[in-house]
Amino acid sequence: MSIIPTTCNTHCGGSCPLKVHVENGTITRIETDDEGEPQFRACLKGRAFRQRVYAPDRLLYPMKRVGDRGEGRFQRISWDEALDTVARELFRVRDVYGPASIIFRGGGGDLHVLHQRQAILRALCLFGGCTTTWGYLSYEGACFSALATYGTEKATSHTMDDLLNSRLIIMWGWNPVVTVHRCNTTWYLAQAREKGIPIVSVDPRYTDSAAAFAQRWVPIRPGTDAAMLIAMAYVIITEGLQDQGFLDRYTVGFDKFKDCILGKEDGVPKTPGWAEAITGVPAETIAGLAREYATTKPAALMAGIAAGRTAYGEQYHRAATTLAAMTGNIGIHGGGAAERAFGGDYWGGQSAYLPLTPGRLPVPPNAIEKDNPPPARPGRFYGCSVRLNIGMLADAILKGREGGYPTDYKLMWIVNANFVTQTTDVNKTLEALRKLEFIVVQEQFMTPTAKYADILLPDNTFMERNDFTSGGATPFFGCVNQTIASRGESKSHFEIASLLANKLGVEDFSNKTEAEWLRQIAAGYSQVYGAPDYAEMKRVGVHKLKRTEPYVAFREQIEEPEKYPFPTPSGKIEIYSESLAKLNDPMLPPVPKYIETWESINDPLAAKYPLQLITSHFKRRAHSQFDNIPWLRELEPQALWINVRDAESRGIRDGDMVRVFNDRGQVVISARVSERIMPGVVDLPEGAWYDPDTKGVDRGGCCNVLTRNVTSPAGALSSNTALVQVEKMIA
Ligand SMILES: Nc1nc2c(c(=O)[nH]1)N[C@H]1C(S)=C(S)[C@@H](COP(=O)(O)OP(=O)(O)OC[C@H]3O[C@@H](n4cnc5c(=O)[nH]c(N)nc54)[C@H](O)[C@@H]3O)O[C@H]1N2
Ligand SMILES: Nc1nc2c(c(=O)[nH]1)N[C@H]1C(S)=C(S)[C@@H](COP(=O)(O)OP(=O)(O)OC[C@H]3O[C@@H](n4cnc5c(=O)[nH]c(N)nc54)[C@H](O)[C@@H]3O)O[C@H]1N2
Ligand SMILES: [Mo]
Repeated sequence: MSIIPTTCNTHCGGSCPLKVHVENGTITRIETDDEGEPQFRACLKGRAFRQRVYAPDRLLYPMKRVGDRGEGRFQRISWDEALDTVARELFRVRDVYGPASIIFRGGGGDLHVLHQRQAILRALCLFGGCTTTWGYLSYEGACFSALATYGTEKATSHTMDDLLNSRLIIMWGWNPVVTVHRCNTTWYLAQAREKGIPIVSVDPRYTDSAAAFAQRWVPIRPGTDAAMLIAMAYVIITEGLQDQGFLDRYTVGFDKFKDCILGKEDGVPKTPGWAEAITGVPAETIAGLAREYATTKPAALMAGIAAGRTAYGEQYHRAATTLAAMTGNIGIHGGGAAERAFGGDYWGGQSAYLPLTPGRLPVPPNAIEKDNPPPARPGRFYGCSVRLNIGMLADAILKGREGGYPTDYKLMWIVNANFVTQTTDVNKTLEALRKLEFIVVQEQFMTPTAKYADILLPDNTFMERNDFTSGGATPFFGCVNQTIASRGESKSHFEIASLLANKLGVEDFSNKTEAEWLRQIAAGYSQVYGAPDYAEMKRVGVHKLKRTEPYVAFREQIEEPEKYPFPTPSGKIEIYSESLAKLNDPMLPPVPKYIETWESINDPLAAKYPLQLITSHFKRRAHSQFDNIPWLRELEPQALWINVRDAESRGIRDGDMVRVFNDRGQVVISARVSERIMPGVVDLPEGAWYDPDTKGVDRGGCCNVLTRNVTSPAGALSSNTALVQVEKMIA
């Protein structure tokens, strides 16, 4: 028996250390870090990974589709036949329609450095290019806001150990007990609670994080957060509680914001009373929290990203950062920039505190983007197609050139993504998938998306390959050690991309073996960050970076503003953004504003569909991953959270089967009747696998059957903005 250290790599971003017991080439048990403080303990998902490796529905061989798309009937074929077919189709589509008609859709399935979606993207770029997408499904609203306000979206949060320096922590739509948000965040929250630091949760749900750590819960209507934050600003301004010295020195445009707040623009002062009617939060609560945040310094406004995944979610992020600036909490220990609560890029060696991994497999320029400069507005445009937002793929496939898209799309390569379950409006997505000429899916499981593939390529899991990762509430490098041989004929990203490059006649895919790449990356880590050499990294599994003190975002900009201006046009924190003003788009105003969402409770549609649906991330899954793992399924069933009052008026009791529906689709699922969600709001956690019955009604609990396929003006997924009705199923 041997115990092999490795690091978990799934799509929660925790990247937690694991100790894998292996006997005769089989994983028998998984433990986690139990030595040295702070311990980096993995959650239930990582510890259950054995069932994932040996899951009966693992894809072990390449397959071709023999039934209709979506039906799930496939036949085993050889790797040679699979890649020959794929190469033939890539040549055909590229030569007949041009490379832009090939869409590359890479998700965040795993968060490695070498074995990543980038491997295939590199091969496709060398083959002549392909359409990639711009925008993050997670936090494009936060990204837009950070770029507009601070001029950068990198490293905007502190290491979580800095929470212990705070005197007040506001968890705004933030539930790290479930979402992890870097391995070990909860350890610092636990210590903060023990220290007596007040913790407040602002969330439509009484979350596990609120239950474990918060003294107070402030329920708020989804999509209305900007109104509450702006009313808090009103209280701070009218009571003279702002840090005027900070505003004068480090920001531009506060006066314009102030005019707006006081109602000089539209005659409506943005008072707590004004916000109460919108948010459902009592005016006194809003005023109280405003005073507390303004007078308790330092305070950390931990702004989660879920409120940013609403119709005008970027305004929430802009308002939160403005509040952080008004209270002078930026760039100081215990404070925070109130940007996305879990900070910079956390995968593949790019954690907030670690710049790009040195020495990784590069992606060359994409030929189809040669003549497309990124638009002159904040957004995550680098390294991708500037014309197609990630949330609007189905729309682009269905409408093509006629709909104003740059081309007609014909072939799609899907890797590390469960496109069907994770994109808004499943029925529209399925229609788009039926329209394509050819679909390749690289997967580990027969997911709802895999069922639409023409050719299925089986990837191995991180237990079956060597790589690196990084992360942590306090930063670390993780070594991914292969624990067992690849199951069946599954292969790694790097192997698959290398084989494909061969078939495509791409010669310069790689001048190094896999082992040479890994050694080069390890050497980069040692050189730049003082990590041990590769042999030692493999032995220890995780290298905890020693820091003398917590990382503070924008510290240099605050301590030495002349030497380190903010990377904005003005060099300052832009409460008013001239670049946004130039856009002249009332939906992307130069100062943060509350804009009422579509499908709000005031929408006439609310007469038919009166409940606001949110789609939170689930404890026992990473998105759609692990949904098929029995140990995890035992923990908590997929269910619709509904308030007691809304349930009673519909005759629904806890555990009853209910029908959740709107004009876009229907889901039948059990109800979890609870006081832990506010009246008027229901939650169907995201990631459950779409499982339609013969009538096309989803029985899997896939929330995106109900969400609307339209992005916010900044390009954010609006997956927390949708109206639904719920009724009890009569058997
Ligand atoms: N276990 C687990 N962990 C994960 C993931 C996972 O799927 N499972 N996914 C990972 C990824 S890729 C990401 S991007 C992050 C996502 O992390 P988040 O976006 O933070 O996760 P959510 O659960 O969607 O939302 C957090 C909280 O916001 C609340 N909320 C929803 N809408 C609103 C609103 O309009 N206003 C306010 N104030 N609150 C609202 C929800 O009730 C929830 O409690 O998590 C990462 N971690
Ligand atoms: N309604 C709603 N929709 C949402 C969200 C929401 O909050 N609400 N959240 C959004 C967010 S924040 C995100 S980040 C996206 C996530 O969207 P996705 O990235 O599409 O989600 P995952 O479920 O992680 O899908 C990853 C797929 O990759 C596979 N996979 C895992 N490891 C590997 C590997 O090594 N190789 C290969 N080839 N495949 C692998 C898994 O089996 C899984 O099917 O979803 C978005 N969708
Ligand atoms: Mo995400």
